[in-house]
Amino acid sequence: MTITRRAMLGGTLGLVAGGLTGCATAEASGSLISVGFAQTGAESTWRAANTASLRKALSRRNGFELMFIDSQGRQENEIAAVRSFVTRGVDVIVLAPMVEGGWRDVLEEARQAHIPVVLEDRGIDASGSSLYVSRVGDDFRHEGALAAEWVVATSDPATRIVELLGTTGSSAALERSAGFDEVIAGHGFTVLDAQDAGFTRAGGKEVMAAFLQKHGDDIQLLFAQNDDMGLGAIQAIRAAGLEPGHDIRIVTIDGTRDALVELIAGRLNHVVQCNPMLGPQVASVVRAVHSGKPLKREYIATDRVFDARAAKEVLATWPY
Ligand code: GYE
Repeated sequence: MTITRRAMLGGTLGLVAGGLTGCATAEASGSLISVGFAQTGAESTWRAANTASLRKALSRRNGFELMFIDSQGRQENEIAAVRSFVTRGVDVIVLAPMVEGGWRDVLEEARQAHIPVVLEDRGIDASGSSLYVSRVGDDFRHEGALAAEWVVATSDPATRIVELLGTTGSSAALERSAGFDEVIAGHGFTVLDAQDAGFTRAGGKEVMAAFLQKHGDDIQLLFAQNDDMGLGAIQAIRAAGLEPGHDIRIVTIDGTRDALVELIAGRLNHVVQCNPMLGPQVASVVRAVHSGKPLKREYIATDRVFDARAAKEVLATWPY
């Protein structure tokens, strides 16, 4: 597969531009950059790490005045949050769009108020694409493809698969599906079922329990589009008297500490990373846009894959 326009983050952590002295001066002189950040909610472990990373990077000591709104998994809340930032006249808006569609009107309002918008994490569809400056995030299509590459490399072509999908209409779910489907196509696998489980642990448990009811022992492999849904599914599989990681092999995406622990224990088989520590890169993009510097359209974090051995190596110092 081809991946276009990939500008790598320089490393996982510690990318905040500007020394502490400069930042302290900004705070003292009252020249803080005001930022409104509309977050999707708190649906997953990944999300909690992402919020913490942005809060830390967009702190006062780094030269920012942050207004944070948790949209609690509802797009209408998120739209209202962006609108409130426009009304307040913040310097820059940071938006983690829950789903791809429905942003044009509110982003047009931001444009008319001359407030630049930076997307972090998920993307939006073409109708709003001229209305933001840059996106800082991960390559979801590539993540889906990496999950599928493991499936292809380790599975009999007759393998029967189920999928726990992320939030319907989110770019993370759409692109992970596209990348996964593209790589498994033509290998003879059967996808028994694929359903939205909302990127949550409870959703993963519930939908997997329904899959097990319906398909029983036919299920041989689970692709969960995030760790939390995979971790919920582990509970459902055990409750059905089956052994996760053995009777049903499991691949997930995110690379949270909880998932790495399950990988080491053999209840997950493969984990693709999605880096949530985007705060430092978002902060440097916000600074650049505020001072009128040219920016790339996308800043894409580097992601890796884990098996149990790789998980063991990093677990002690893993940041999320
Ligand atoms: O994988 C999931 C979260 O958009 C990349 O959203 C993000 C996804 C992440 O809830 O855990």
